[in-house]
Amino acid sequence: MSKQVSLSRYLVEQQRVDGLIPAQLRLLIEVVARACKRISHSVNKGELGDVMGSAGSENVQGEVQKKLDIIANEVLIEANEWGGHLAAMASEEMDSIYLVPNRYPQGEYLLMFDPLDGSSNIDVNVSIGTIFSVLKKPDGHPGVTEQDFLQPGSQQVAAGYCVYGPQTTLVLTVGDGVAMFTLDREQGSFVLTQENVKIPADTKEFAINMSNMRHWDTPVKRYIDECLAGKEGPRGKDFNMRWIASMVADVHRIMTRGGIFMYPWDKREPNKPGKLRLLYEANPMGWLIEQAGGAATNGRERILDVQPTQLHERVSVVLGSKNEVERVTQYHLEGTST
Ligand code: AHM
Ligand code: MG
Repeated sequence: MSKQVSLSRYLVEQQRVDGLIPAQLRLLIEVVARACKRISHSVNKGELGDVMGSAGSENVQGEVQKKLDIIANEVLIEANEWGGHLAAMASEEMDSIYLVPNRYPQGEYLLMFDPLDGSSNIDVNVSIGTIFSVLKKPDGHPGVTEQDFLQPGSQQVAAGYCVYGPQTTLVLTVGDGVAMFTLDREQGSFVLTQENVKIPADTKEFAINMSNMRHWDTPVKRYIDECLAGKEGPRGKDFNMRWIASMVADVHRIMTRGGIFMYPWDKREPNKPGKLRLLYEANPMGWLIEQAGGAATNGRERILDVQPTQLHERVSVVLGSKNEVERVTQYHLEGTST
């Protein structure tokens, strides 16, 4: 029988053998994984757990919060605030940063999360997830401020997501490639099911919300038009399309078989750089994708090089198979018109 490697063992090996992560970071990741198990449990209960539907409130970005958005946020905070590994947290669902209460020891890490990504899919029993990103608190001053969170994604020390689908899968990077862990419900632990995840550089599959087509910028329209033209068009091959409307699920498909995902800036709200959030969604996903050999840009520059200026900053996102992302980025840089 082949040996099963639990997430705990994987992390201990990363810490001990490879010296890749300090003990505090290992503890932090284990705690986040434990919280994801609890969220997975609530997601599975659905109507039986009174977790469906709207919470009757809005977040700081004016989006209606679902009960599960709030439950998942609370689970992540409760799990992480007392362990001594964190200085502060920030979440898509909270207006401002959450400082670890004084009664608990303070650690050196900052945790950011989108507690429940793909909220519009909660009530329809379609895959959703949790996305997280970890930074080190900058040295040199006591306490934590919002400014401490405004570090480019290239500074992340860990990032991951957990997808709640037919299986619950945790996907993680600490800067040494991407590993996937499947939740074994009988054992109650995440088991390593894939290491060194690699995204093929080429693909015939794109993911974008096509209903926004009339609002797109010229380079995005050009790229999709060329895909739609299929074998007879300039790309000389037929493309397939998928759009789950849960970034976690769309990214997970790309991690598994390649593809390109785009949520670009569009003319609906020209002053907003995009829909997705830089700190909670684009940075962690961008790093995971790069660690798996893919690429992630905002259409012009590498996502991980973008200097954040606000906690809830939004960004245009193009990520996935390297050659396709480079092509879309090239179209933007050329300032092309069709
Ligand atoms: P959420 O974090 O509030 O769920 O919003 C982010 C989601 C992404 O998961 C997904 O890619 C996108 O919003 C879908 O947006 P749309 O409904 O405009 O297609
Ligand atoms: Mg989200």
